[in-house]
Amino acid sequence: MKNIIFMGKTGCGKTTLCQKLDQLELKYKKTQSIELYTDAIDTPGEYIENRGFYNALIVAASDAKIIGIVYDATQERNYIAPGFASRFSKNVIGIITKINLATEIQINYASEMLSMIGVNKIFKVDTVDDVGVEELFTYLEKQ
Ligand SMILES: Nc1nc2c(ncn2[C@@H]2O[C@H](COP(=O)(O)OP(=O)(O)O)[C@@H](O)[C@H]2O)c(=O)[nH]1
Ligand SMILES: [Mg+2]
Repeated sequence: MKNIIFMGKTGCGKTTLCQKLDQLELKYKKTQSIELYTDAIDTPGEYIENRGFYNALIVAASDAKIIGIVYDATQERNYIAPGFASRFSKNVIGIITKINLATEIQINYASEMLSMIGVNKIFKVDTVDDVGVEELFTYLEKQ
């Protein structure tokens, strides 16, 4: 059982969060399939961008304690269905990434979208600049 499974559109920062959790060097690598890290599960962005893959995500999520919906604050559109979080009978949290690249308005919009998706709690981070990451990781350790 892993602590968290990350889901979110391509480029939103899921793999970077996994690398950070495992204290690996941050380097870009395209995620082609579900990948296991020490305490996290990484998923390809295509899985949440296409509703036909939702079942694959639900199956993969059974191996994690928490679902982390990763939302890039700079992204133009939300691709995730309202109420998506209710498909999991688990704690679903939202993680807004790239906050140092985003405006206040963009960050607030991301929060609204995550609330519509139905997350329990929202974290705001910049993984590259190391902002808010410690608070998120401390929360994960306590679960
Ligand atoms: N500035 C900034 N860049 C980020 C952040 N998270 C990810 N990135 C960058 O966004 C790109 C895609 O990240 P990646 O983790 O591969 O996204 P994934 O497709 O969700 O796995 C990479 O170039 C990362 O360095 C963040 O919080 N801040
Ligand atoms: Mg990836």
